[in-house]
Amino acid sequence: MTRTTATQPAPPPTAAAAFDPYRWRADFPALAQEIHGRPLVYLDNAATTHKPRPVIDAVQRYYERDNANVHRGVHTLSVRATERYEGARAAVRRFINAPDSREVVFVRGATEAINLVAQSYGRTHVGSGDEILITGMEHHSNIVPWQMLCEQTGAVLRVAPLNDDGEVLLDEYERLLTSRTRIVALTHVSNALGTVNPVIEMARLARHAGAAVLVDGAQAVPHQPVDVRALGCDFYVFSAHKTFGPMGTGVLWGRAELLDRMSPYQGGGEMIRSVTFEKTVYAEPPARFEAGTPNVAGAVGLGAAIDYLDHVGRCAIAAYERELLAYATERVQAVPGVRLIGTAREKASILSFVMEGIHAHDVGTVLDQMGIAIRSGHHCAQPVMQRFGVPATCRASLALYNTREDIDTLVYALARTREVLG
Ligand code: C6P
Repeated sequence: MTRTTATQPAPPPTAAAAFDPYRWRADFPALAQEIHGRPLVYLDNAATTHKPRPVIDAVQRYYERDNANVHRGVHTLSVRATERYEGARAAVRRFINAPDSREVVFVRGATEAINLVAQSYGRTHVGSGDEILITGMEHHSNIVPWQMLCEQTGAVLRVAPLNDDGEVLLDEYERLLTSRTRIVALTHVSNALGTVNPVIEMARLARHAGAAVLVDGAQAVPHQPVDVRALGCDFYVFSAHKTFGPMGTGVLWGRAELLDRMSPYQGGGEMIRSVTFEKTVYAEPPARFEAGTPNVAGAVGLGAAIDYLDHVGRCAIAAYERELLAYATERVQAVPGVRLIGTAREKASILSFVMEGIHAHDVGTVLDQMGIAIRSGHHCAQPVMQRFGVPATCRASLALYNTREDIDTLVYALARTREVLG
């Protein structure tokens, strides 16, 4: 322990030590409830996060005061709604350090963003015999849209394999990048393993091979600062609901040069400059990719979530969660019969494990009786389960409001589960 005297100032606390999760927890009304008579311990943040009061208030305020359709009316409410919607777009731009707000497309979520890129960019840039390269740790949302594109075009899907810790084998990845690779699609953080991919290096290699790079940031943006320019990717996607914002909203960021040359994904109102029965001229991005009435309240809520994260401090969140994950890893793996799935050197916020002789769903059910919410199953990443030879895992996933106390409760409950079911 470092001793200090009256004349010697104490060293500044580390970001993680200074972070007070109890202060922020109080902003999340849903956390202050009991489940089966026990205080809720919410450890399913990779599925969706809870919403802080400022986000709930922003959505409510929008509906109470500003609700109108955007970009359509000259009346005051429509102007206000449009300002709120475009303000949220500007907030997203800052959030991921994108060069221009025009590069930010609002969609329903990460899934829709990937489908948009596959069907728009993919259908024009990928042909028969071309290759799309993904990794062995992708969520189904970053597998199936590419399989569909392969079926439609005759392209071939390649998969970079994983080592036993759940890291991409970079030599294999590099070997699979060929002159036929048109698109590389990889997750920033794996939802099933917690692995943080070395995106900067992987994107550099991919672009060197002439491929466009899509990064699935669904599990990254809630936990760490993200800078799409530094990553060197072409597309970055995420969902608002995993980022303390509302469900039904997400973001596709794409480099302007690519978006400008892409065809629309869907047709309808708002995405056109002019329409006759003979010919339609499409609007510029991002409107070109936002056919129909958008989820304005969702975007407003996401904007409020971004402001909230900035207020808490994204670097501080990353440092705190890193320490909490290390604590959780040490404690959970000490429970008899527990085996971690995903032991990469670089991990974020996710702890997947199996308990010897007990099905993950049974663990999840017993924990729920004790007020603890984790996810049990394949986490929409069945190929990861196949790679590690398990049908399912238990997954505890952290957010800025989780505490060591939450982890202690989980560890106690896992030991009890073992006594009851083991
Ligand atoms: N993962 C989980 O419990 P949507 O459903 O579009 O908001 O997000 C899809 C998605 C894409 N990529 C990654 C890495 C994800 O983790 C998810 C969603 C949730 O792990 C629900 S399956």
